[in-house]
Amino acid sequence: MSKKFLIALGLSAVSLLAQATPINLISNGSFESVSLANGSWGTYGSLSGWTVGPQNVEIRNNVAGSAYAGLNFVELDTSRNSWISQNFTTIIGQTYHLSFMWANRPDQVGANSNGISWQVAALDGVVGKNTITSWTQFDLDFVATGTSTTLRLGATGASDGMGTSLDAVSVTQLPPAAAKSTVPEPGSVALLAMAAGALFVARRRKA
Ligand SMILES: [Ca+2]
Ligand SMILES: [Ca+2]
Repeated sequence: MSKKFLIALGLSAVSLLAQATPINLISNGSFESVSLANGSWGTYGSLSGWTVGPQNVEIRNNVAGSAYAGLNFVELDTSRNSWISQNFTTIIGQTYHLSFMWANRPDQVGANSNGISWQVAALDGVVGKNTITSWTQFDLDFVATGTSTTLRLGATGASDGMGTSLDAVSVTQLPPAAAKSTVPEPGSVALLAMAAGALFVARRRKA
């Protein structure tokens, strides 16, 4: 293999990595694992991909609103305030992007009843503690501090069986160009190292 070819190989591998569609690290982030008839809802003590709090999770299909993505969406104030959480694999120091859609139900009883508390890495906050009924996107960049990161989403506000709807939960690894850190992602480093290693071997063979 020629030196030029190897350099081109390394560069195109890095370029491919950068252009790859981001993978959603959240499993069942759109809550489509449950089959519900149109106009129906249910509460569940377990949900694929998620750990479910003791007050269960409510999933609806065209009841008190409609899904942002697919057919189903979630409410975390079931009969009382509940929560869901999910662990996903992360790289320490790498920047990730969390996003989800929230909306308050059209028949809500007011801002005091609404809101979703979110926690990820060492960050936390509350969103949706208002009377907005259209789907609204929440976005957050965070830096992983462990090889496993937990996302927790819970109902906050009055625990009264009505709360903020949730759908389309996503965590993606930011590509190096968009990340705040200037450290290249380990995948790119590994590929560059492989290309450099092949170059070294090729040059030694030539010699
Ligand atoms: Ca959905
Ligand atoms: Ca509530």
